[in-house]
Amino acid sequence: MVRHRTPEVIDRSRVTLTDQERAEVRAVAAELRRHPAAGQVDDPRWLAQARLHSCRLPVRLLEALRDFRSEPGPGGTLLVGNLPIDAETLPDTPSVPDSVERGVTVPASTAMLLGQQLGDVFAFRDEKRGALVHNVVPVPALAASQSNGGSVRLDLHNENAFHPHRPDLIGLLCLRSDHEGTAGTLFSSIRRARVLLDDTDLAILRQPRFVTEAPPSFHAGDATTTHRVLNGSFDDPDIQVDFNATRAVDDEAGAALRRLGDALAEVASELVLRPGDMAFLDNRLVVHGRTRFTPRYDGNDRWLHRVYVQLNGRPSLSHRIGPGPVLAQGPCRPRP
Ligand SMILES: O=C(O)CCC(=O)C(=O)O
Ligand SMILES: [Fe+2]
Repeated sequence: MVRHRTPEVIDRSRVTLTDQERAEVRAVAAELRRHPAAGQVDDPRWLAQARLHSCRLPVRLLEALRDFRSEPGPGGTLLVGNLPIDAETLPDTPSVPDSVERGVTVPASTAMLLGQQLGDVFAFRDEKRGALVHNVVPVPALAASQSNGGSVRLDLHNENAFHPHRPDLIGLLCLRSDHEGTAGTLFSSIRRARVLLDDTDLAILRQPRFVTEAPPSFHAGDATTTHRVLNGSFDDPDIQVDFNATRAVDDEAGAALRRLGDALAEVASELVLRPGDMAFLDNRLVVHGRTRFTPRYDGNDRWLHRVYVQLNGRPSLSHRIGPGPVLAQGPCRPRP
């Protein structure tokens, strides 16, 4: 009798590099450091090199990134583990507002390589001074804020939900965990939450009865006009919401928004990122947040690099403020 083996279940939402693959990623990052354009990760010439070098990443990683771009799966996330982050060589965790990494370090290059392979890394003029690699670190003056610099629980949100050209994907690379190892990044996908909502709520959420403000990380930015929270395909919609910044314009829409929040909370998953982990999420399908944690501001606090990825840069071309991929909220005047 022929015995059939149970087919192996492949978890497409996670890839952990072998030590050999980790060394290969480090070598590609190190090569970028030696490149003549290696002044700053924000330099468009370096960015172009990072795009080319990203094709030399290990093939298993390339496959996972390519797959995720086209099919983000029911959870809408991809976790890459064992990237080259070395605790011994890391400087102190920064603790100032608007912290960014402009230098061509191995962690910054790694975040850029993966981001540039997925699409085009970009930034916003009014957030983090337009830098492409953001530091997500606890900042004393922002401890209680609903921002990346806070340490209170961060409500579920699409990244920059108010912005007409918010990122398609975002990447969070962990350099250091928090002292207790309990700060959890929360992810929740509308693909999982939708089935918990009834048709009336789904119909209300598809109507322009919601307004979203800019998040505290933006130094300028106008609220949206009324918008839909669910958009596009009826069976597989996109989501646009920030539970700290979106309000309904009437009570009925407010109740639907609360029930959406409950449904997203019910299917949310929590992940404590460890050094060398990089989580990608599809910002069109997934809201994210973070559990509270206790910073010490002693140089050893939690530290992530964050990058934003655009899959099609052409619709936002008129919002670019210069030659690099940095956007204003509205269209910029033609340059003389
Ligand atoms: O700290 C985290 O895990 C996520 C924070 C966040 O929402 C972000 O950086 O966009
Ligand atoms: Fe966020």
